[in-house]
Amino acid sequence: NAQKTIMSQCTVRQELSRKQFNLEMEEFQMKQYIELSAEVQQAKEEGKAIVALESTIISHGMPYPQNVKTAREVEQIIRDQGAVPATIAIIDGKIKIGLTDDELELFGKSSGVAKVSRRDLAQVIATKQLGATTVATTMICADLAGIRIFVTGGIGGVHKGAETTMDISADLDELAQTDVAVICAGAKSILDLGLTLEYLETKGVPVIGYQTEYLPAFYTRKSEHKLNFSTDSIEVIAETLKTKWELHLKGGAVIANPIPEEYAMDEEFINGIIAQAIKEAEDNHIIGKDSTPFLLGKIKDLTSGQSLAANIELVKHNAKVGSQIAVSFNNKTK
Ligand code: PSU
Ligand code: MN
Repeated sequence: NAQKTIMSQCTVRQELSRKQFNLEMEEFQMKQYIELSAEVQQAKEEGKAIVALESTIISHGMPYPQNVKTAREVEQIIRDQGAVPATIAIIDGKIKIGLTDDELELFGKSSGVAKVSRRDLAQVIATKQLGATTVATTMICADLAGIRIFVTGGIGGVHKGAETTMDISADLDELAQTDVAVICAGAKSILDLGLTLEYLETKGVPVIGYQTEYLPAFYTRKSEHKLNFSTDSIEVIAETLKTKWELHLKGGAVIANPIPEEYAMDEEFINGIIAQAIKEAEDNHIIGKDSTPFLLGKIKDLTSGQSLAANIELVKHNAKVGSQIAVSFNNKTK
């Protein structure tokens, strides 16, 4: 009997070490695609809070040179709050977590950068193209690097007319499955904000209003859509995220942070511009991944840069609030 017990214990141990080996191989295979910048690597070793940033906002969301200038300023705001920025992009077959100044410049300047959503990620890495990560892909890459907090301008969502075009951003399904919180100023009214909220509710994604009871509409502080959870407390947001993930409630969260009052645009004015941009997209049969960048570019042109100024300010504000959440979350979980 003693012999039998020993044998079965050995079998259990063998099984465990085989599982451990497989896990470590998987980890090894995944890591070959990921490269941390020196700053991010050091932050990891020191247990500092890290904030992920996307690169599509640089390559497809804003014109040069404002895009690069903003990217650098946003990174500095994050450092000033005691966290470390990690701008994410695909370069030469690697997922870069943290970009150098030259790399930021490259993404701001180049015209041949691919916009990379979940669908495109493997292909762009395998063919060693230059790729800018969307909200969805930045979440995937941040998760692979163990980063939980991500700051951007606005998320993608359910487009107006989606009931016939089926144009729904992959950002929403990513929020449903990947454990990364996104701090943003809501979403632009190029989207159907009501349907976007419905979709997020169906997928179980919390949308938390920071200092607002309504979903912000990017250029304006408010939309007509009331949120079911809002708070004025960074601490409550960090605690909510910790609780969600400790309960293994898979997926991310949206922290909706309105544009500061002094930079908000006139609602009627911007909505008129957005309607015009959508009409031009329809007339030109712009579909698929080109839709959002086309609309963003049109809005900027039609407002002669006024929307760009608002866009820059709201991203900076998100960087400040997002870093505070990252620091609070890091203190609770390390
Ligand atoms: N909305 C913005 N600015 C942006 C984007 C959206 O106000 O730069 C970018 C983000 O990278 C977002 C992507 O993830 O567009 C959504 O594209 P699509 O709708 O094709 O999923
Ligand atoms: Mn789309």
